[in-house]
Amino acid sequence: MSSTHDPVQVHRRTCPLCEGMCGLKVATQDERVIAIRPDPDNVFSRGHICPKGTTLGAVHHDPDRLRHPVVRDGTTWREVSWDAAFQRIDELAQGVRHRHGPKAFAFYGGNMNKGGFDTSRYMMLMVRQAGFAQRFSSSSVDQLPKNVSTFLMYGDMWKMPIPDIDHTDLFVIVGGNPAASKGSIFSHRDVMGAIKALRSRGGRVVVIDPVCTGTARAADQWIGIRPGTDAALLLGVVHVLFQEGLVRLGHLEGLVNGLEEVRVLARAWPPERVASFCGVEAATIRALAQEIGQAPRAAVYGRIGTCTQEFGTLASWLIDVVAVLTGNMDQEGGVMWSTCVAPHLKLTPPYPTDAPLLGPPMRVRGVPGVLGQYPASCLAEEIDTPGAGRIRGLVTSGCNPVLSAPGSARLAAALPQLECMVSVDLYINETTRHAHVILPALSPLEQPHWDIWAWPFSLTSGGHYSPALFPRRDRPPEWQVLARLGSIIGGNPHADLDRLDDEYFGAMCDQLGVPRAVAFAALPSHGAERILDLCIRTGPFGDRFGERPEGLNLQAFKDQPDGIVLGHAPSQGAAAFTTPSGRLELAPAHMLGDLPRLEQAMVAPAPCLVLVSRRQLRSLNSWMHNVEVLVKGRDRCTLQIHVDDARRLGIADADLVRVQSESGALEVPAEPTTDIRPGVVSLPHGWGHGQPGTRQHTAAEHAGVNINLLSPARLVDAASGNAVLNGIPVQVVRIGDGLRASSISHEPLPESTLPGLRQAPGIASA
Ligand SMILES: Nc1nc2c(c(=O)[nH]1)N[C@H]1C(S)=C(S)[C@@H](COP(=O)(O)OP(=O)(O)OC[C@H]3O[C@@H](n4cnc5c(=O)[nH]c(N)nc54)[C@H](O)[C@@H]3O)O[C@H]1N2
Ligand SMILES: Nc1nc2c(c(=O)[nH]1)N[C@H]1C(S)=C(S)[C@@H](COP(=O)(O)OP(=O)(O)OC[C@H]3O[C@@H](n4cnc5c(=O)[nH]c(N)nc54)[C@H](O)[C@@H]3O)O[C@H]1N2
Ligand code: SF4
Ligand SMILES: [Mo]
Repeated sequence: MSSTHDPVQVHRRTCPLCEGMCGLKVATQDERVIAIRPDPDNVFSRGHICPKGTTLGAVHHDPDRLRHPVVRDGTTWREVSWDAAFQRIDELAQGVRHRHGPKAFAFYGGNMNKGGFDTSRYMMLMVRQAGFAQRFSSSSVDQLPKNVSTFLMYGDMWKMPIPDIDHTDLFVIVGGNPAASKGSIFSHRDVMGAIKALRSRGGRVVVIDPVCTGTARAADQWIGIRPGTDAALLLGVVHVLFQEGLVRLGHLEGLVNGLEEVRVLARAWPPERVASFCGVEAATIRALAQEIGQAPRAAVYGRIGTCTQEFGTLASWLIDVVAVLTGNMDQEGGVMWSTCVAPHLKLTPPYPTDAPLLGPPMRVRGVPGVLGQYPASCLAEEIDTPGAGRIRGLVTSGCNPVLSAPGSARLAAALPQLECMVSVDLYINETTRHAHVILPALSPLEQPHWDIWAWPFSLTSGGHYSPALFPRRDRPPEWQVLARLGSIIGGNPHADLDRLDDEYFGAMCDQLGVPRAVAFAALPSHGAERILDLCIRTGPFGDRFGERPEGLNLQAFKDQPDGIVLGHAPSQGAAAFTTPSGRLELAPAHMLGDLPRLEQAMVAPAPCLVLVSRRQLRSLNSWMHNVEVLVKGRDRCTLQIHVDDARRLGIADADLVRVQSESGALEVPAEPTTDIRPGVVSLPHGWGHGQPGTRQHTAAEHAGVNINLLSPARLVDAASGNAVLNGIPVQVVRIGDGLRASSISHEPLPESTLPGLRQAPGIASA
């Protein structure tokens, strides 16, 4: 055997999978990844990593990953050239336009739209070219309530405060589990390490969660709240803050509207009123309020458990109200806003930041659009309900709503009714299997990376550029794929892509106040790199195209492969608020108007068993289950149930149980535990693989069950349209012992009428 191997090369890059932004050292040889290790020299992560980060090579080399466009003929897939794929899309799209008009197309963008270097920066060009009548995204199964509350309070839907855990004295986590998720809308190099450091410097950590999670176990106190009741608990906290004279606005004095309204409304919410609804003793709520009010610095942070629930917007709002009232908003050691090196989120009109709070109502359910998009909960019915305005064409990118959105059985049945479905993805998954054409996305190692979604939520100002590691060969650049796809859907298949790109980029220059001639002369190339460079140059540390010679541009980051850190974000004061009044709005009418809904819920009968979701360190929503090292070992798709409930229902460890909600049923092994509140059961989300027509062989061998068969699509947080994925009434019965998870059924039962499920009334139209 001759040794004709290339030398081993080591590349430094940022893991694009979650907000941890871990620096990786990727060793390659002969165009293969041979090892991935943490990069101790990365200036942000300093050697932190999790098991997923070491598997980017496995994703890249995965034989199941799509490398060429595929066209579906019935149940078989055919690899085709890019041109042939676009031609097929054009035929299908023309058919839809011809039969149903140009308004019959919708778009669904998923969580992994954020991962791609071009995808994240060009998705809005695709959307603009296509002119979709309706836009859906994973936002409405995620943080849309936070978008609504921050839009109302600060004037910008992405102005979400971030906990400053490195400088706080008290960290209160409501409905988040960074031990699994690594932090969300909150990028920190090592949240669990920071929790440990906080406690060892004498600070305290409190976790409010129906489940005693890994994070709760690492904290000083676990408050095992009843799901969906956080808003009431927080109102109790606000009551005590006023009652005990703990309110101080600090440096926001004179910048806040609505303090008096909040003072008046809080009178009606003593902890004693909410205690039984929340399942938390009044004394505990009182003590929590005192602790937050008296701590020199406190950071109260709410995440997905406070969003994907019946009162997600109220809870998100009240978390920030507590911070404002205790002088912890925009304050070191409290919660603060980032100073982002390459601000991008407000760019590229028509970004949703331009959209009004409430848009025109949906055809079937009549709920309004929210901040430029429609609830994912409505997608299936908009496809399968006959009549004018029905969705006939759908583009999806970076998502898998058949597993991730509520009412998934109906969505899976609706997708085959589409006349044109195009997906951009790495895999043929539970959703994309219904597409007529799938365009392969680039693997994480075939493209550059600069995290567009994590840096805006980090209090460390900095940047890290990773060049592409493997060539993309005969594929067109991804921005061209997206521009062409959008143009075809929009009925303009022969659009000049370079011209489109120049116009897109030019509009960004206009928005940033940079003369187009200056920007085009300095940045002549097409694609995402020049957008990134524009953002860095016009950002707070940028060189402004030579006006500030000491400032930064993309080259400065290319010259520093370990990244550059520029310090900690400062307070922003009055400059933070872009509301019409120019002040922080503490009592938006939209929020006050939602309180009666909460009051009604408090007097409704409580269901005896409710379901919540959980995340797992070795999963990433629905899509990393095809990596063997991440799924091997014990079955993780289990129903956690309190030992007392298990005993009452005659359920022993590993027994197979049937879990049924109003929208479906599934069978899954039980895992009795004391780490959960009695009356609550928990399933992980993102499982339910192995469905006919998918191509993820490893995932199929570890299929698990799809939790969202149990999430009724009709249940939304009325103030935002966000899906309710936590606090779903269920019944659990034992059906056998020692059965393996493979006997799981994916079929929903016929609709049943379970008592105790409150009807979400839907949002009042604008
Ligand atoms: N390993 C891993 N990391 C991830 C992901 C992943 O799938 N796997 N997904 C990424 C994504 S897309 C996101 S959005 C983030 C999410 O990040 P996190 O918000 O930290 O997500 P979870 O770990 O699901 O934690 C949510 C917690 O809310 C609790 N909860 C449920 N209902 C309620 C309630 O009504 N009230 C309260 N107070 N708590 C409740 C749940 O028990 C759970 O512990 O994670 C990201 N990071
Ligand atoms: N019950 C319940 N349901 C939930 C949640 C929950 O906590 N409980 N969490 C919700 C949340 S927070 C979220 S964000 C959603 C997530 O759900 P989705 O937004 O539907 O996303 P994923 O399941 O992560 O699927 C991502 C897809 O993107 C593909 N992909 C990976 N990288 C790229 C890329 O660079 N480009 C493109 N085009 N595709 C790529 C992957 O192959 C995969 O198919 O799930 C939601 N659903
Ligand atoms: S998945 Fe997140 S925590 Fe894990 S290595 Fe990647 S960035 Fe770090
Ligand atoms: Mo998410």
